[in-house]
Amino acid sequence: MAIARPVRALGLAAVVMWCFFIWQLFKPTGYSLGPGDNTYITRERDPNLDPTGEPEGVLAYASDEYAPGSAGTARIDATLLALVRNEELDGMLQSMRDLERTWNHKFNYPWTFFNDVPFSAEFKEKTQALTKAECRYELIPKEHWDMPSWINDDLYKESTKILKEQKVQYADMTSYHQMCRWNSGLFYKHPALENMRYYWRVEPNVHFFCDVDYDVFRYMNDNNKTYGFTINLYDSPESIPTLWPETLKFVADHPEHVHENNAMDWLSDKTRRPSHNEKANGYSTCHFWSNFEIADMTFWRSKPYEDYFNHLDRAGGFFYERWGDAPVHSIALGLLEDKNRIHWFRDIGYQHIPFFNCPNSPKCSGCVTGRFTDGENWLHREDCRPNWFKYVGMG
Ligand SMILES: Nc1nc2c(ncn2[C@@H]2O[C@H](COP(=O)(O)OP(=O)(O)OP(=O)(O)O)[C@@H](O)[C@H]2O)c(=O)[nH]1
Ligand SMILES: [Mg+2]
Repeated sequence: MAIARPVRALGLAAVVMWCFFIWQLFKPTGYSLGPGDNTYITRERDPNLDPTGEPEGVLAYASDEYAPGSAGTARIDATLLALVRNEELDGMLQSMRDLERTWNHKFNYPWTFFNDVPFSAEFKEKTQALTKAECRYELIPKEHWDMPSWINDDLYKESTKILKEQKVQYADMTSYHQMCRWNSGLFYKHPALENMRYYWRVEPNVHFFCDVDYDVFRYMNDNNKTYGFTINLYDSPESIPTLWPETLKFVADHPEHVHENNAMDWLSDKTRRPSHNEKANGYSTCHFWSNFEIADMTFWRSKPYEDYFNHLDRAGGFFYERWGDAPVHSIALGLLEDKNRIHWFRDIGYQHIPFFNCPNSPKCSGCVTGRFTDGENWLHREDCRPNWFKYVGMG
């Protein structure tokens, strides 16, 4: 029986539409770019999809010597460290629960909490109740927190207005600038940390997903590591336009501080995201996302870093721009430290909204293996881990 031509055409159109619909559903996901954004996007395979175990090297496992209390302990001089507000108590409890469950109940490292105002009794009670380890509650001295005397108030107000127009987040929040400066160059000078060498920075409202069975601080010490990170991101170039030019001035003044095995090519890459490099005047903006960091304070206390921080502090960009501790720490590590002493903790499952580090391991639960973000698709372009792997590796 012959089918009328219009019916055939209609049938064909329906088949085409159906195929298009199916393709839309299952097409490979790309990253949608904003208008005019010439971001270089690749589809590298995420190494988090590969089976992940413990790092190579010397590892120390839990034992009776890690019981709470100071007698005969195997713990080294290290602390979990959180700068936090009283109002963020619930978020802090969330982070603590995760980290105690996955790691610290085996090792009982002390927690040190910092605040620019005194901690409330409720904060102290509820945090201490979540751990067998010692908790310390420390007030930041005014001279470490207050805006330094050389910052001109009118210029600060004028500058933050401009930053706000450029949509730089938190630009007009003075405490945010103070927090970034403190995290960059002051926290490790607090008397409470005098005898501490390593710290693991923890923010409220973060998540830890994987059981970690070795002492990460001993790992750092025994394997000669200075800094450990989980996530590498691009920064907002509008928040740091003169950070790189100031850094180059510092390098010109102090060439002796630059490490011979530095990660300059990682810091100055302009192939992957040229627009960021251009706006940040030569810096890729790639940085270790410092809400997670496990580090050796010997580096921050060293002369090269002290000179670098003082140079930046005098330049005023913590206030006239919105320099974050993440790019400041990252540039310093990339220039002044041996890049082989920086470690990717690929085995520590971690989330700070909206990004994850979620490895492929039976020790992890609660995150999706290899998922980088649960936010909008365009957030994938903020991922600059591939650059670290390209220039330095996955060690
Ligand atoms: N005590 C105290 N802690 C602060 C202050 N500002 C920020 N913090 C803490 O500093 C850390 C970083 O601040 P956040 O507001 O999380 O900054 P962020 O991670 O860049 O921003 P989000 O993406 O909104 O989380 C967190 O641990 C905060 O609790 C402050 O004024 N006082
Ligand atoms: Mg945060």
